[in-house]
Amino acid sequence: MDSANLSSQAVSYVPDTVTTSAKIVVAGGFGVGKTTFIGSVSEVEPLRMEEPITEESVGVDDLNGTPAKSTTTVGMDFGRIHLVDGTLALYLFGLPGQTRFRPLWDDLAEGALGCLVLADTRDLDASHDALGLLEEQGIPYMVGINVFPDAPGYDLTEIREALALDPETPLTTCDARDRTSSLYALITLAEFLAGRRTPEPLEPQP
Ligand SMILES: Nc1nc2c(ncn2[C@@H]2O[C@H](COP(=O)(O)OP(=O)(O)OP(=O)(O)O)[C@@H](O)[C@H]2O)c(=O)[nH]1
Ligand SMILES: [Mg+2]
Repeated sequence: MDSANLSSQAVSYVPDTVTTSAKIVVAGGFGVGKTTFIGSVSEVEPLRMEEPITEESVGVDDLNGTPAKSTTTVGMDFGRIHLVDGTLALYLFGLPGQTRFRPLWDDLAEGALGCLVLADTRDLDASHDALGLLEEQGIPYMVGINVFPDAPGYDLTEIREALALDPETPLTTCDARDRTSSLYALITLAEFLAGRRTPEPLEPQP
């Protein structure tokens, strides 16, 4: 590859303002909006690993809730966003939805500071595998209900109960297609994670 080609490639470096970074995972059932969410909030061109949904998926992946969906994530999504006046970089990793990718979930979730679990009230049970993984790995998480137009409008208390969430686990609604709404969910997660951090032990006094 010649150097002229290299220099013409769009590369987005981490800005000089960044002093802290964290890995955040976006998890949830098939077609719940993980790829859409990362695409909405990422400040760099998101990396997507999508493949077309073919007839092989019939009876395996349920497209009833999202008939317009034509691709599915077969690897991961990746995006990056800067918060707190550009000092904090969040590296976003979107997991594939289907449980057959479970070995990949384990690898992608490793070292994550926290996770946003997206859920759809039309199939809350689809979130349980992701929640189980996070409990197993001890990764703190929040739940964002990605609201689809024909989804039942349960109140958050009912959803909290159905998902057996701890009282302190943040739960909010969002529209994964909307940047502001998705950002709000991410900021809620960042604040939750910041509040959970154990303070540094004080230096012993002489
Ligand atoms: N109405 C509505 N449609 C949405 C919303 N979020 C995503 N979609 C659509 O729903 C489909 C599913 O979105 P994806 O982002 O591919 O879902 P995913 O969770 O990444 O799917 P997998 O990776 O295959 O598990 C797409 O066709 C989106 O355009 C939403 O908030 N409202
Ligand atoms: Mg996806």
